[in-house]
Amino acid sequence: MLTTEDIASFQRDGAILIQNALDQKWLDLLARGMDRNKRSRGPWACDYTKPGESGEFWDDYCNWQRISEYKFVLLNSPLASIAKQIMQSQKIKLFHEHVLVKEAQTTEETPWHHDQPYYCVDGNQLVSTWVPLDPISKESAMKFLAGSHLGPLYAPKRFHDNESYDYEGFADLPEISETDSGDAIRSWEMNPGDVIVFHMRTLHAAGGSATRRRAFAARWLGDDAVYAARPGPTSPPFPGLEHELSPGQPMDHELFPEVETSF
Ligand SMILES: O=C(O)CCC(=O)C(=O)O
Repeated sequence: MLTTEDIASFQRDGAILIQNALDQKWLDLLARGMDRNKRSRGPWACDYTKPGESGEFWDDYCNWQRISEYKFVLLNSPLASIAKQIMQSQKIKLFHEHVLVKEAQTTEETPWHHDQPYYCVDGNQLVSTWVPLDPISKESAMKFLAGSHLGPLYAPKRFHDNESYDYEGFADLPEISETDSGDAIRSWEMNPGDVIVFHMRTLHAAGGSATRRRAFAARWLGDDAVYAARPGPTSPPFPGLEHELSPGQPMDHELFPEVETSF
C-alpha cells in the first residue's frame, strides 16, 4: 500500500521511487523473459549502439503476448496495483511493456524526452513503472525533471540521433541543462526490487552504463485514458488501431487488457 505522502510526491514531481516493491521471484521471471527476448527479438526491436562501439544499448516492446514471463508479471505482480494507486484510478489497463538494456561499457545516453507524445493516448492517469534487474549507480540512473508533467507536450525524439520527429504543432524540446535545473532533477541509485513510477509526461533521461543495466518498463492506463491521434507515426505503432478507435474514445481494445488488482 502506498502512503498519502507517496501520492502527493508523485503529483508534485511526476516521478517517485518505491523501494523494495518487488520480491525476487518477479525479478527472476523478468530476467528469464529478457534472456528469451534477447535471443528472439520482436518486430520493433532496435539497436542503438553502432558497430565497433563499446557496449550495447538495445530495446524492444509489445512482446507480452508471446513472452509468458512478461505476461505473468504484468498480470499478477504488484506493479499494476502500484500504478493504480499512484494514479488514484478505479481501474487499470496495460498499455504495453518496454525493455531497455544497456550492456556493460555502453556509452549511449538516453536523451531527454517524455513519453506521452510518442503514444496514441491522452489523459492524465497515465504512468510507467520502471524496474531494474541490476543495481543502478548514479551514473546509469534515470533522471527526471520534477514538475515537468504539468508542462507542455514536446515533439518526440529519435533515440538513435536525438532528432525530433516531424510532428506538426509540437514544439521541439528545449535544451535541458542539468546544472541549471539543480534540485529539480530527481535521480536515485537503485537495487533490484526497487521501482520508479513516473507520469508519461515527465521529462526524463539516463546516462550510459559501465555495468550491465537491464530495465523493464510497463506502461499503464487509468480511468481517463483516451485514444489520441498524433501528426505522425507513433511509437509503439499499433498498426491499424486508428481504424478501430477514434480520438477521445476510451482505450477499450483487446490489446490493452484490464488488470485485476487486490487493492
Ligand atoms: O531505460 C532507459 O534508459 C530509458 C527508459 C525510458 O525512457 C522509459 O522507460 O520511458
